Amino acid sequence: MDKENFKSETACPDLTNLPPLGMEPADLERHFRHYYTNYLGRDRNCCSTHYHYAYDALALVVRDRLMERWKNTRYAYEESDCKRTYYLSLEFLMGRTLGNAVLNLGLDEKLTQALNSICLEYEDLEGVEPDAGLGNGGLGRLAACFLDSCATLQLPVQGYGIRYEYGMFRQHIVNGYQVEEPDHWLRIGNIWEIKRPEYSQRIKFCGYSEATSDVAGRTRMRWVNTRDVLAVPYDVPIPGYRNGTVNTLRLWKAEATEEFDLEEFNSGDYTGSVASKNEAEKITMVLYPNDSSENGKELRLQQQYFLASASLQDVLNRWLITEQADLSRFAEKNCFQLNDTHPSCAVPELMRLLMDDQGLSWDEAWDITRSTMAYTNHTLLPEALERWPVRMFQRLLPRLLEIIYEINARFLKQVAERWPGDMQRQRRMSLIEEGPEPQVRMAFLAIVASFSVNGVAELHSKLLREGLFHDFYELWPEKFNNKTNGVTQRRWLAYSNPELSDLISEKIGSGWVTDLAQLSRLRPLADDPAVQQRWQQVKYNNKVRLAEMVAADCGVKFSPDAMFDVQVKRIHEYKRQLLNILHVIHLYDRIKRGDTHNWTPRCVLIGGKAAPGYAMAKQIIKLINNVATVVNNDPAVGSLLKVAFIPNYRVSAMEVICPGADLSEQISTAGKEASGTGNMKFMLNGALTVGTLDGANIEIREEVGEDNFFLFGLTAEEAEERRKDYDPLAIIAGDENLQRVMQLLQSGHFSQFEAGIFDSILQAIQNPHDPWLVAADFSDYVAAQQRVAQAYRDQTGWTRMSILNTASAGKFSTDRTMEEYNAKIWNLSKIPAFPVE
Ligand code: 26W
Repeated sequence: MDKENFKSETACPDLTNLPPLGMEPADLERHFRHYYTNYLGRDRNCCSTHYHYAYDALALVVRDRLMERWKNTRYAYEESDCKRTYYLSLEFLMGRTLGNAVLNLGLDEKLTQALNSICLEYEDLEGVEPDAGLGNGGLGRLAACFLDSCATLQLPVQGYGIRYEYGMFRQHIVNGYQVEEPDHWLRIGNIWEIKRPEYSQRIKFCGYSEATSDVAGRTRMRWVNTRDVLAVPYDVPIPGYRNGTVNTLRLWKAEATEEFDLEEFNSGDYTGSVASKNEAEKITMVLYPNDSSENGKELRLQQQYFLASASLQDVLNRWLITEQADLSRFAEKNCFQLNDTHPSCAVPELMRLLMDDQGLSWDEAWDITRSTMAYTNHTLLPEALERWPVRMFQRLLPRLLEIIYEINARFLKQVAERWPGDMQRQRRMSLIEEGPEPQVRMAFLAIVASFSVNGVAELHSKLLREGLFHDFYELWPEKFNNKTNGVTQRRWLAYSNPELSDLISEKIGSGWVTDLAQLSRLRPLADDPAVQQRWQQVKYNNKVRLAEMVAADCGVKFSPDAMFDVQVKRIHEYKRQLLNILHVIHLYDRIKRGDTHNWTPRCVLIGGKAAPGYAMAKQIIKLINNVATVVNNDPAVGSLLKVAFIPNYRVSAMEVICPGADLSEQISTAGKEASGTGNMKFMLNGALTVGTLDGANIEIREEVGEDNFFLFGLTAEEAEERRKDYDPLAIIAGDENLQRVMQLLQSGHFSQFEAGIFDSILQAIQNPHDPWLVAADFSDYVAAQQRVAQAYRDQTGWTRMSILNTASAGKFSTDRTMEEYNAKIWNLSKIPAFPVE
């Protein structure tokens, strides 16, 4: 057919109409051979231990099956004309994709069979895939779990994020210190993304805004003389659990615009223009590795605006095309969930697009913005609250700053009406913080423009209402709500812990995979000796697997007969890894004193990354490693106590760690951990928790019962009170155990030939202004750990508690969390995908 002819055809043939692909082992094997040989161009001389190509071939086989369902999901959403939610997040900590896709497609057994027939091991191939580490910690992993649950619940929710060239850094330990190495995760290519340049968006920076008048003679602002960057989308499939649904995560990459190639290249300054091409692409080059303190870097603000603008334009363009440019129903049909303040430029950006591009009035645009934006807060730490210098905003996003000023002026009028004459309050609530360097308060901007503001655990939401956001709560109590976090049981039990999954399914059926509350049916089995024995055996096997990883990565030998005591999470003072290691030193001291009657052998595992600029966190890593060296090499200690720091903690490491843990350390200073989600993964896999009354720990303890949870420490209220006259020196003087620990540290016992390196840590503990109250909680922590040790010696009692923990984890599924967001915030209908047939 000639090209012109083809174009003028009114009814184009549907090129996407294909017969379904086979799902049987023979189909999979044939397809695998096809990709391996015809697509990847390998031949019989290819070394069979070169797993890379076999991984690629397998991933392509699986991806094809996702593609069919992906298309049918999109068509079902389009044809149902449904309302949709967009989850805007600077972070999506996806981890590996293959195993999860295989599980959710229900291909696990068939694939194992197919691969066995060609002498390949599924597990070997999975290990080839690098983690997609596009996030720091809890907030990023939560976004990934949310997407899994939305697809499983058939909710039309799309993720929008950034396709960082470099994800979370790789952590090495050299002489006990953290060393960061760039994570070039895309180097070997990424099978799981589909580039869609046809949906690219243009993003403006710098320039200035000017007033013009439109055809009707009304004033319209224009943002001109800008330096533009292209946002190119890459789509990642998000499969639901065996339901035919595949949702989308759209990640944006920054590229130089086309004019750049034409004009700038030919302008003579060749090298200069190549440099400015790099300038554009810099925006999505690297994930900022801070998870709790914003550092005010301009590039970070560029990333945030880039994501917000590209995503909003994408949604708006699609809407304008399908609705013939009619915006009247936009707010009914679209919702933007802001994952913390990071994407909160979306507020002024939506206003700008609606007014400047679409010609809406302020009131029309504000109505739409206010009824589509919803904001989730993830932290109470004041240093994590984002504020951007007005001057930086002015230079980079001048038109947005104008809009923020106008939002603020109108908002402060409202405040003045509600509290006449209360200037203090106006200053407190202003979106602009005055001072020598005025700042835009992004959290306040998000609250003012959102119809929903939520915290991520009951305590956290309460503290937001009473503290940080109290003024706003008084003004708009109806906006504030709680949505307790969860985790997806597909990845964090079914996939990571197949043996326990099989045992559970054998006893109560497999309904828990999509209805976690069914785990409560395990309760009556907690005392059944046969179940207990099986349960113990599974835990033992998982401990063997974890011990192998610890041996390989740390060179430390863990005996699976000892108690595995685990704390893995970002390293931060508020999370109190320091308290953990002080307890380890105390145990060491007891061994050295000969106080080992009725001893419970313990293997302590700690892991996590420190923000590269966070000196204290890095010192804490060094201390853990030095303590480990001393303890592990002291013949007097032997197998009574082992300590290891696992390098490069990440999603795929947690998949091995949480099934093998006996004890989960959740020991943050009360009032500081918004929720925690690692705590839920451990509980689900039958670990017991030693923890404070903080974040979701409180709800975990409520669900499992106080007898099955090792509680210690000050409450959030008591901690607040204690800070007023905190005297750590007196506490140390009055606690012989703590005194001895401090003396060991001071004496250089863990820093021989490295005199003084732990001085800053010792000072922090002794500082009356220590916000984390390490000394205050030490003795109660030691007492709780003593109860833990004693409980572990009764293996029957422990196993019973372990089963009860898993049985009580039903609440902590993101399926429940997503149902709550949907019922109270989004109001989406569930849309089944068209079947593949
Ligand atoms: C601006 C730098 C920055 C980057 C990330 C500041 C703060 C963050 C996040 C809010 C840090 C984070 O991951 N918070 C965690 O979010 C989890 C999911 O809700 C909670 O379970 C954790 O308690 C909270 O620390």
